[in-house]
Amino acid sequence: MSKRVVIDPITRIEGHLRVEVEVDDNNVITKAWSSSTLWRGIEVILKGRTPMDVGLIVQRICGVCTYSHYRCGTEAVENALGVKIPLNAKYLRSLMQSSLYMHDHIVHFYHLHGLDWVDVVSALSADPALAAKVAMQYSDAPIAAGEGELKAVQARVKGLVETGKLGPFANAYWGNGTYRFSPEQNLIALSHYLKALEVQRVAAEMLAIFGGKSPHPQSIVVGGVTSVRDMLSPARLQEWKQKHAIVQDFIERAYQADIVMAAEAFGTEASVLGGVNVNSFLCGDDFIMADGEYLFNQGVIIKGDLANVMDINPDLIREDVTHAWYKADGPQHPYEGTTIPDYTGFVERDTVYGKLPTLDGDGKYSWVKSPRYQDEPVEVGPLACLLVNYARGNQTVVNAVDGLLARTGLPLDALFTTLGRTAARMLQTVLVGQASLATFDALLTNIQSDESTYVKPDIDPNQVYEGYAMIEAPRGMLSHWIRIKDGKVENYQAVVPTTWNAGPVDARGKMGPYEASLIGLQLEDPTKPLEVIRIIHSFDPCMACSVH
Ligand code: NFC
Repeated sequence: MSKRVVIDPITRIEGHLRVEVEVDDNNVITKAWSSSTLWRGIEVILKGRTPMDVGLIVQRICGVCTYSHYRCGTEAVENALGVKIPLNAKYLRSLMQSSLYMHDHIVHFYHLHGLDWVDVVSALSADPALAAKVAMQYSDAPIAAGEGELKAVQARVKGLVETGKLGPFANAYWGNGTYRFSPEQNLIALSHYLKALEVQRVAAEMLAIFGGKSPHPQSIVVGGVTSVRDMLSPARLQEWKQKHAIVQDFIERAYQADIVMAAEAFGTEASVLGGVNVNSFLCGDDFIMADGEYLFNQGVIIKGDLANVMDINPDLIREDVTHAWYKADGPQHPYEGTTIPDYTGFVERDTVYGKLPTLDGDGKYSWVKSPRYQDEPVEVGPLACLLVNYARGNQTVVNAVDGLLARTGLPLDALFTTLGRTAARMLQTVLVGQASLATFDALLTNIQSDESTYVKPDIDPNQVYEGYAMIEAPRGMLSHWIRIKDGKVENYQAVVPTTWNAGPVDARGKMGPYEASLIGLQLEDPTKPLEVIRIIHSFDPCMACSVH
């Protein structure tokens, strides 16, 4: 007999995510529903406001990738008004974006996703001397993995356990049979978890140097940037570079090493990493390194056809709300998109935890809309970005992916798993960190002869403007769409990475990436569904973004 498993809330994410699955007698998932349970209506709040304030308002969509919305909203207005910003402004915006990535991806792997891979309780029985040797297998110069450091980490966490106050490590599924690290590997990763708490602060400071503060930076305006004094101050530039060195070092010597370790321990086991996915991928252009040259290029792969990467056609994007708590007559292009709430509630039924209100899979069941490209669900995020660029023959990406596959001995197919998604995020962080130095150098060269940072935008109140921006946010392709009339925002829609990934089934019955990736997965114990959480976390959910 089938059973319903409810996971709500899924923690170690941003926002409110509920996942329900139905398992058969062998605990294999046959149906899955993903839902976000909080809506705020920022697209509606924007109507009637001045376009000059859009960036500051839309960055309140999120508490994590605040800068992505700030920049994307501002660039949508610039696109609508035909404003071409100075090159220095492009470089500074790109440097802020790379700082955000370095921060975001480190926090995701260690503090949000890490404990799906690392069994903290097992780390307590590790031999620190042996662990120090093991760490040398994954990095020539390991960070926070000497015998003394590992002993200290173990003592610190043992102390927590003995007092019964597990703090951040409480209420997890320790001992679950799908953990694969040895006690020593668990101890190394646990040490990096604690070290990453310090390093992420340095990455946030990098963003604040050109952003004024972080989160919610303040230094972008329609027409350019305001961080002119930072850009022209040798001390501020040096500060950014020093912080960059600390963070990049951690990325290359700890984050990279831990993913190689995970690849070795977890391999391609379908029971741990499996599930199918939608097999279509989408990403935007991003990270300017020199004028006109991007680290990552935009593109779409439909149904796994890596031989035919297409350019994105913005006309082919729609949002469907058949199973989302909104009213609409059919799928809408974002320029015409509406956001009209239509909450229909939950349905009571039996679950593995007894009778509970559950999602109404036949009706509406989420505040997340279902974006589609040419009627297809697509996955966005670091994996999509690397696959599109790998298939396009972007040499930087090809070298990085081939290098990782050679080092781990994994086949290319391994990329289409939870491990692949997690490894792609690490590779993307390495590449973004390296490329940001090229951007930094390009800025230094350019300011020798050009100090401009701003061009004044004009709005004709008698004209109607339409514009959009597409960027690659840490969780994937983000687009903002605006129509301006009478000098005010007439309509606004944000089509967000987590919306692409977490959206419910569409009118044709096609599942989005979260739901599709869970089908066929076998759970060891449906009351402790670590496998579901591991797969969902690999997308790095941000529900605040997805619903907005
Ligand atoms: Ni929030 Fe996001 C917005 C999402 O674009 N999804 O990566 C970015 O949040 O983190």
